[in-house]
Amino acid sequence: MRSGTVALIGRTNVGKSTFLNAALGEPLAIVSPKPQTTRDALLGVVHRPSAQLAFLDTPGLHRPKTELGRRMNAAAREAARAADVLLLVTDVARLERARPAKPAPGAARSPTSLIDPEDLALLETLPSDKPLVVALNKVDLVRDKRRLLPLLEQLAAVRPSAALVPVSFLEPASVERVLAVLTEWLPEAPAAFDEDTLTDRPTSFFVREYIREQVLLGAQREVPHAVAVSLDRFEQGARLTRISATLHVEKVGQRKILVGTGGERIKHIGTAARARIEALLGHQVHLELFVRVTPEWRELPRQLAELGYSEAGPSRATTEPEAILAPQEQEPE
Ligand SMILES: Nc1nc2c(ncn2[C@@H]2O[C@H](COP(=O)(O)OP(=O)(O)OP(=O)(O)O)[C@@H](O)[C@H]2O)c(=O)[nH]1
Ligand SMILES: [Mg+2]
Repeated sequence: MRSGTVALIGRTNVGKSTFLNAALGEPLAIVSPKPQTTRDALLGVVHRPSAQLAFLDTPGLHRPKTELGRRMNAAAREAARAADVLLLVTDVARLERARPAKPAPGAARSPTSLIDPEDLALLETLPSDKPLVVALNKVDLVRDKRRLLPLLEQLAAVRPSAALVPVSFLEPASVERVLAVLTEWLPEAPAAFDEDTLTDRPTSFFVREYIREQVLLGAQREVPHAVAVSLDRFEQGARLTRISATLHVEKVGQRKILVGTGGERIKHIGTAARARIEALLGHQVHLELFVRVTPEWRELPRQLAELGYSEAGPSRATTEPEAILAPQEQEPE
């Protein structure tokens, strides 16, 4: 039996959460075309007859502009530090756009680096003592696959021991290939989780995430990034669950945009989120949403903690999940 932890790391929007969901066979993590979709490290356990892979999906590494952003980066770094194996995901769609830069007249010809500068910085700072698999994702967007070869060569020069796998995580075969490569690197060990364990997060975490997912899909520009969700009421029944949630924004203008003309946008977000939560719980859901201005919540440690964005601590796999999320479970005053 091979068993261990795999940290899913990379820039934002490269397809880390898409991979996690495909590997689990469940749309557990939220996915969107917008950057900074994932905000918390999320455990997802993949069970195979001879292997157990405990993935930690992480927020995309980026240049942080807020305290929330700094905490997101710290969560990703911590996951990389704690894992047995690293899966670095990168997006090769830029190869379609990249044109080799013209050398200045008289300058010596040097091969243009095709590695994204942020990936290069990441490769240089990742723990070098751990097995590394690099998934070059979104190859479906590269028409001429020969364009991948110089990139593969350059990556091999930076980390010669890394396994390089061109993939499209929209294709199940790619996901299986990456799982097979990762499994080879995992230590021989007994399974660490029961065979029915999917994650360690409580249902309330996913309720908040699935509401935020609809904000990411339904609101534009900076608004989704300024939204956090807290639960005021979460009464889980056998056939009906009643939920009241508050969407926190930072400014009055964002509140107006999120509510929309005549409340149309927030209504649409509520309807879509309700369907997603009903699929999760397997029964009817009554969902009520409120929008509130909580100035500077992305900067203030106390607000961040109240909204569930604690400082990066030990990996979620070893932390008591209910303790992390306790503030959201409380009844409204
Ligand atoms: N064309 C194409 N799109 C993909 C592929 N994999 C993922 N995507 C899309 O890329 C976007 C971002 O995917 P996510 O899985 O949310 O990316 P992420 O790396 O988790 O992003 P963060 O959570 O922001 O760090 C989504 O719109 C996905 O549908 C792929 O192989 N091909
Ligand atoms: Mg993600």
